[in-house]
Amino acid sequence: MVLSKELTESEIAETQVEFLSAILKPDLTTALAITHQFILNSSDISVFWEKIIQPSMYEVGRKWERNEIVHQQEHLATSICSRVIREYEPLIHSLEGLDKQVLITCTPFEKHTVGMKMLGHLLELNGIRVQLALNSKISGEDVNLLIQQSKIDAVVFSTTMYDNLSNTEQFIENIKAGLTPTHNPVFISGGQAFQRINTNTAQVLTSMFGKAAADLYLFTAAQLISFLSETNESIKQ
Ligand code: B12
Repeated sequence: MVLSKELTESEIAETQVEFLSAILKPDLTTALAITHQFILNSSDISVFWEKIIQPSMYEVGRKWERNEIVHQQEHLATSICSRVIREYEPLIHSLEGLDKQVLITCTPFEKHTVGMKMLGHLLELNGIRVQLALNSKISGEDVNLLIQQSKIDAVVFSTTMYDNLSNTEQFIENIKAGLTPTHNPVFISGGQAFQRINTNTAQVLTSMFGKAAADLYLFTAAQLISFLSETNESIKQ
């Protein structure tokens, strides 16, 4: 992550505190002003998404869990972040893309979509073309159709709710069972739900559910970008 201007870690942390306070107020005007001041060109977007918005939303979650904020505040904070993110979509979508396309999909029952949108932007900022399927009622057939319609190199599954891990494994298995031989994307699973599983994810999932359905488990945008950038034309050998 390279910023267009010199900022120390403590200046970034200060901006994060100000942004958090604006989204909790809620004060959209200030949140947007902080964003505009920080993001001077496309290279600043990744830093803002990962070092300002993501920790702010995690803190909103902690405050909500401890009953320090009411439900409505959490909703408004989320909608301000979504508004900030939308503001930069035209700039992100106008960037040149590589000949590599990724489908990021919700897993069933998962209503946490902000992380998926941000992940999509982080990939696009690194030249990877992205399709987003954000409907929590999405079915395996829907995903199979999307894979068949476009040349999808990788399907990325994002799960936030720990209790949804088993649904995700089942979902991936159903999609794989419905694949035609000509469409063979790599299946990558990750998201916040995996934060509790530190090592040997596939092994842990196998012991929990009898199987680990994805081809690969990755946890950060940086890991995903580096995997997608390192692999050549066809990412599944
Ligand atoms: C906003 C929010 C909501 C909103 C979501 C709105 C929306 N459109 O997204 C609403 C109100 C709908 C909601 C509902 C619920 N929520 Co909620 N929510 C949150 C909150 C505060 C922020 C989520 C967020 O945007 N985070 C910021 C994003 C940017 O971070 P991220 O998701 O981790 O994504 C990044 C990375 O993980 C990565 N990534 C994501 N996917 C993938 C995939 C791969 C392959 C890779 C490599 C990387 C990757 O990329 C992203 C960018 O870096 C979190 C707190 C938190 N810790 O996040 C709670 C939180 C996630 N919610 C929680 C809960 C319990 C719920 C509810 C059950 C509450 C209830 N009782 O109704 C429901 C469940 C709804 C459902 N079925 O999904 C818990 C989850 C606990 C758990 N892990 O099981 C949390 C952690 C709050 C808490 N501390 O208790 N929620």
